[in-house]
Amino acid sequence: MNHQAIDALVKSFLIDTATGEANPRVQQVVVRLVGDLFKAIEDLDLQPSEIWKGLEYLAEAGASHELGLLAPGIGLERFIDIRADEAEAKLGLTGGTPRTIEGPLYVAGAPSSIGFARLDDGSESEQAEVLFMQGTVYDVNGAPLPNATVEVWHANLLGNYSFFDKSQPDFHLRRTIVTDANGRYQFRSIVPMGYGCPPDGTTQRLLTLLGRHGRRPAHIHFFVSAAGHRKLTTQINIDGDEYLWDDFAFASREGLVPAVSRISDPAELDRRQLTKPFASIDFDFRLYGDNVAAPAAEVERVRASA
Ligand code: MBD
Ligand code: FE
Repeated sequence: MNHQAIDALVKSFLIDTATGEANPRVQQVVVRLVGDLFKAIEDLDLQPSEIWKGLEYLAEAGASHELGLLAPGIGLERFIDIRADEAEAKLGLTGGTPRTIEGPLYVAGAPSSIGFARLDDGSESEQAEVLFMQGTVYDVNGAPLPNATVEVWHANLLGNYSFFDKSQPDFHLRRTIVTDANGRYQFRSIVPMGYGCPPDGTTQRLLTLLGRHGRRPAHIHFFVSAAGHRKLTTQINIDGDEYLWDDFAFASREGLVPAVSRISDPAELDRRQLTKPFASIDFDFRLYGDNVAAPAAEVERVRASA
């Protein structure tokens, strides 16, 4: 069948002009996507067994809660970011901290404090490197933003995230820090390790068939928001990770790989009551002001909360 005939067929199947209750946007999107699917079936001569295999794959990915992992793995989440970047650039929004994907592992409701928080419970202190990370939240003109909200979350030494990994306490390695009167935030935590897709899961199964790995470099996630400003969703990477520029989720970006200093000065260790050297990262965030012409920076999606 040619593409034109497929379009006509899809419209005849999906659009019922006799009833009035339709949602035009849903009609438009579904007609387009089903039409594109039928054309792919035709062009690739997909066999019935292959078509059912695909539907069964999506069913299994959904049932095992891995669609949120498949989305970054196929680059869909990165593509959404590229489009958001283009929309902002078109409106002249430049100079802000680069965005990068949220990923599937945020949990709403983390404990909140002003200026400073400790994220780890000390359970991995033997093996872990202590990390202090600090900086200022600015607007794009360089004015500090007091009372901005910095939500931070990251993995433990096994690359696992609390809530999803029930062996960790509630909100372990997750906090909300409100910037102080100078727009500053600081936290103490541990340097995380990279994440790997569950080896027996649906996402890794597809990645393997594509000849790909499912590894992420070590990273720390942020939502940064302030009244009158566009919410920033981003991450920083830990420099030196072997997967830094080989992320299965395509989230590494120039500008999001801050230098990591190793501090061993006895006076600094004393001041922090530490007995071994620690890592320190300085990183400032720059937020764009609200812009009515730009696509919403607050993305609606189902998120865990605890
Ligand atoms: C992660 O930690 C993550 O950030 C993403 C995007 C996907 C899987 C695990
Ligand atoms: Fe992550």
